[in-house]
Amino acid sequence: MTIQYPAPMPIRCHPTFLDRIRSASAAIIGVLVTASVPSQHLHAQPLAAERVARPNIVYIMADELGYYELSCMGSPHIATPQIDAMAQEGIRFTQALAGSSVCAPTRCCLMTGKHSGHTSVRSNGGGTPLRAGEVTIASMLHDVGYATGGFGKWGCGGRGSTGVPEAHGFDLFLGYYDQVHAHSYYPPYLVRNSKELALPGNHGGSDGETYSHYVIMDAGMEFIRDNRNQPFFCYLPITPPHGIFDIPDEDPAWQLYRDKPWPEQAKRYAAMVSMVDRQVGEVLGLLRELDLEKNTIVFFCGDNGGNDYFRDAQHPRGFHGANKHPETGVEFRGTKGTLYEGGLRIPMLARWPGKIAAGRVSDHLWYFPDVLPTLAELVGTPATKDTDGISIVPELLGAEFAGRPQSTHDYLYWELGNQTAVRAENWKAIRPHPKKPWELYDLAVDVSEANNLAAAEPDVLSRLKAYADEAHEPVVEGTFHHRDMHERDRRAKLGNQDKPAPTTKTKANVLDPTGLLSNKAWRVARASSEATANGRNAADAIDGDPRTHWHSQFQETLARHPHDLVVDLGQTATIRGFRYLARQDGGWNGAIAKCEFYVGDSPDKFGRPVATVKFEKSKTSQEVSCDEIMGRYVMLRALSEVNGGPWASVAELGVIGEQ
Ligand SMILES: [Ca+2]
Ligand SMILES: [Ca+2]
Repeated sequence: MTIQYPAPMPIRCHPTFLDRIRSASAAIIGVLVTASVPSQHLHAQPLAAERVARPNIVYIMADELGYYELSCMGSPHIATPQIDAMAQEGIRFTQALAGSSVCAPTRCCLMTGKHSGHTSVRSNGGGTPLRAGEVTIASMLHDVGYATGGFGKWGCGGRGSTGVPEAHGFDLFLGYYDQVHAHSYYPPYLVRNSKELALPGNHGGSDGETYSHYVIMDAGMEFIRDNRNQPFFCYLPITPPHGIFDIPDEDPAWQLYRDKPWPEQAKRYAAMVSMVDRQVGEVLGLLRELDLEKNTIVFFCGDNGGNDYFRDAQHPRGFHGANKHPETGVEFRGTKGTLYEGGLRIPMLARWPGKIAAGRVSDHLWYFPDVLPTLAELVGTPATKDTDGISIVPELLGAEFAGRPQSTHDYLYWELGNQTAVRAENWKAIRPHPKKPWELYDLAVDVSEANNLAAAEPDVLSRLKAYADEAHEPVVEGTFHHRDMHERDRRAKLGNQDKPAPTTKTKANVLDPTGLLSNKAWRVARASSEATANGRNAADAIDGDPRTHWHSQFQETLARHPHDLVVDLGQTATIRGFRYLARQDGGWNGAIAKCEFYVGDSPDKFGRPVATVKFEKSKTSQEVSCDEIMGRYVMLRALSEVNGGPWASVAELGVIGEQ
C-alpha cells in the first residue's frame, strides 16, 4: 500500500530535494509544482502542491544508553539484536553528539534545534521550562499537519509552566514532565497533557504493580496505529535504562541476565537495554504490519554520554564499559555530566528502507540541534530561523538525492554549568571551569582527550575560544504560573504526592555568631564538587544565608566522600575552631556526620587535620574547637553523612577566631 497525504495547507519545500523524491518514488508524490530557486537555498518558495509525500517520523531516544552498550557497537555483555538489525538496514553514526551531557538540556537542544548557548533549558533541575511560544520540532510538524505524540520523559518544563509539551506542538504527551518523577518506574501516576493518569497499584520508588514504561510504550504504539492514515511524529524519549534500575522479573529481557554472575544492578541495567531492544523491534514490526515502513524514517539514539555505571576495581570505567572500546580499550574521557567525549558520544542510528542506503557507517560530525532542520527539510517546511543546526539530509539520503553536498558546521558548541566546549573539525577546546585554563585536543589522533595542545597550538585555541564567545548568550528560561503540580510530581517519585509540601517559611536556624570571623572577604577557593545544576553551589556555604546550602554533586554524576570545601579567608587569621550549620530545608541528604578541618597557607596543600568531629543529626548550630593556629585557608573535609549516604551539604560554615 502506498499512502497519499493531502497537504492541509500550503507548505514550503526545497524543490530540488522534492524533485529527487519525485523521481525516486513517483508513486507517493502527487501534483508537485516547484519554483526556480538557487539550489543552495534550503527553504524556498511556497509550493502550490495539492499533495506531497511526507514521511512519518519516529524518534526513539533511550535515557543514558552508552556509546558501547549495544552489541552492534561491540558490547560483549548486552544483546541488542533488533537494534543491530536496524543498523544493518540503515545508517549508524560514529560522531553524532548529544546536545548536552545531561537529560533536560540535551532534550531542549533536540526539541528546539538550538545549541546550549542559546537554549532556554540549561539547568538540569528537572522542570526548567521552555519559554512560551518557542518553536519545537513538534510545533513545526504540527503546523504542517502532522499528528504529534510524545511518550516518555519531557524534561523541558514542569506542569504549570510555559514549557509543557502540549503548549509546544504535541497533540498528546504521556509520561513524565519532571525528571525527578521519572526516576520511578512505579509512580502512582503518569502525566498526560498535564492531567494525571493513575497507574494501579503503584506507590512510588520500586514499589508497585504497573510498570510505567510498558504504559508509555503501549501508548506510543497505539498512537502510531491511530494515526496510520496521516503523517505523524512519534517522539519516544523513553526512560530506560536510566535508574532506578527496575525491570519486572516477568519481562523476557530479565530472563536473559538473571543468572549472570554479575552485580544485581548491572544485570537489571543490561536487561533494561535488551527490553528497549525488543521494543524497538516491536515498533519496526508495527510499521511493517501497517505497511508504513517505506514512508517512515526511524531514529534511535541515546540522550547523553554513558555514566560508567557499576564501577569497581576490575571495571574502573563501569561494569558494561559505556565509554571504553571493548576491543581496543581506547576510552572516551569523562562521563555523562562532563563535556569531554564521554559526556557527548551517543549511539545514533537512522533507518528508512528504500531511502537510506543499508549498512552504512558514517563519521559525519553532527549533533542534536541538527535534527530540527533535518526534519524540516524532510517534510518540506522552513526550519525556524534561530536554529543552530544544519540539515543532514544529504548525509542521510545521499548528495545526489538531496541535490547538494552535505554542509558542515564551522563549530559545534556546548555549555553546562561551569563547563564550556567547542568543536571545530577535529579540534576540541574545553574549559572545565571558568577558573581553569582552556584545554585543546586533536580528536583525530587523541579521541581520549589526553594530550593537551593548548600551549602548542595557540592560534587554533584562540579561534575556538572566539567561537565560544560568539556562541554564548545569557539564558532566559520560561516561567511557572504556579508550582503546585510540579512539586506534586516530584513528590510522586516516592509516592508522597499527597503529603504537604515542605514549607519554605520554616524558621531557619543560624550559626551561633559568638567569636566568629567576619566572612565578608571570604571566597570559595575550591570544592571537590557542587550541584551547580540544582543551584546548590559551594559559595552557598559561606553566603551568610542559612536557607541556601552547598551540596555535593548527586545528579547526573554522583560524587562520593570525601567531599572537600576550601575557603580563602582573604587574610591570615588566628583560628580556634569551626562552626557548622546543616541544611535547613526538609531534607537531610548530605548533612555531615564525620568531618575533618584543616588550616593552611595555600588552597592546595594542607597538613594534618587540626580538628576531627562527628556532628549530630541536628539542624542547629554545631561546633568543634582546635588548638590555636594561624592560616589563611580552611578546608572542611566531609567523610560521612548522618544517614550514611554518599553526599555532603553545608548551609553555613563559620570559623571561630580573630583577624
Ligand atoms: Ca539522560
Ligand atoms: Ca548558605
